[in-house]
Amino acid sequence: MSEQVFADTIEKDQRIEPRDWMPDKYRATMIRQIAQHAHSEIIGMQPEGAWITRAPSLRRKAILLAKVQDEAGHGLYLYSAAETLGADRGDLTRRLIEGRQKYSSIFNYPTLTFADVGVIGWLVDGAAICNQVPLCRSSYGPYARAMIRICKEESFHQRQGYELLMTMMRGTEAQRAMVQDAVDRWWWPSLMMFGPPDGDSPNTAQSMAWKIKRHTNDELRQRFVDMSVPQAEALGVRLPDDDLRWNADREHYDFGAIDWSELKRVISGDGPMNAERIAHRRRADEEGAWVREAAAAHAAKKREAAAK
Ligand code: FAQ
Repeated sequence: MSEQVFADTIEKDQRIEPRDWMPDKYRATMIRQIAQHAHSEIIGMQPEGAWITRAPSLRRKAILLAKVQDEAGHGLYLYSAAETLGADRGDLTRRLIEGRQKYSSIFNYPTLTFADVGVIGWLVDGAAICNQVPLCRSSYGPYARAMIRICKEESFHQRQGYELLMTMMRGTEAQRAMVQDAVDRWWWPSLMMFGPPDGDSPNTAQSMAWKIKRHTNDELRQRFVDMSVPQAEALGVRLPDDDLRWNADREHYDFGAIDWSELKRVISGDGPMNAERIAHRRRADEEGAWVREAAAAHAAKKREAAAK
């Protein structure tokens, strides 16, 4: 009976809500995807956060602070969505720190210059939007609703990055070279954010059937390439791919082969910055332990007082 209600809800494109019956595997898949997404937002604060003290002007510093703060907000929002499925936030954080849960591969690359901040906004937030706008129609209600607000902020972030890069491109020869170098380093990892190719994606078929995902990894990757090429032209940078060209038959851009061994390596913990990212997160967790304890003690005291 409840299984039929679940199937009908998905069929009618309606939302599954926290108290509804759902298959165990649906719950587990949602917790996995939401937790990975939340971890990505929190770990994703680090690459740009490293530039807050070194931003070239007060205006850029204020913008960057606000953006990184938004990412913390997205993470907390998503952990709350995971909690509606019975997950525990402390437990999810432990799994992240112990390497038992994943976060996006993209945050395991270093930010070498301030142009990286702009390119993260343009390409990484651009890819995130491409992937997340369809998730506003994801079948799990709390996740879909969280995505609406998150996408609004991400599109603001993307424009922030693009505006930063346009400013640098109007600057000196050295600044233009800095932008090009950042694009060269971030382009391919951005394409990898969409996940393995469809033929190697174990979760896509079931997640599409449950309408958790609305498009496959390759469909979204293609959409991102098509969107980025004219933006690169307007900016005046070259995307580092000799095979990138318009295909009139397909009405899409063809692009070169992605090095999937690199994605596998980075996901399995062996990317350029994996160890630093996790060590930083672990340190923050340990240093924040007293705050959590104090907050819990305060809440307990209030509960006691209310019960008297
Ligand atoms: N990195 O079968 P599939 C952001 C894993 S937020 C690491 O295709 P699925 C905002 C995958 O989990 C960025 N792992 O999996 C921001 C699975 O692992 P498992 C995060 C990856 O779930 C901007 C295995 O490989 N966004 O950027 C990656 O159907 C700027 C097999 O893959 C989201 O999380 C990867 N790139 O599709 C913040 C969006 N790709 O557990 C700061 C929501 C795949 O089975 C600054 N998530 N894996 O062993 C999704 O849309 C999906 O989970 C995909 C993967 C598309 C990421």
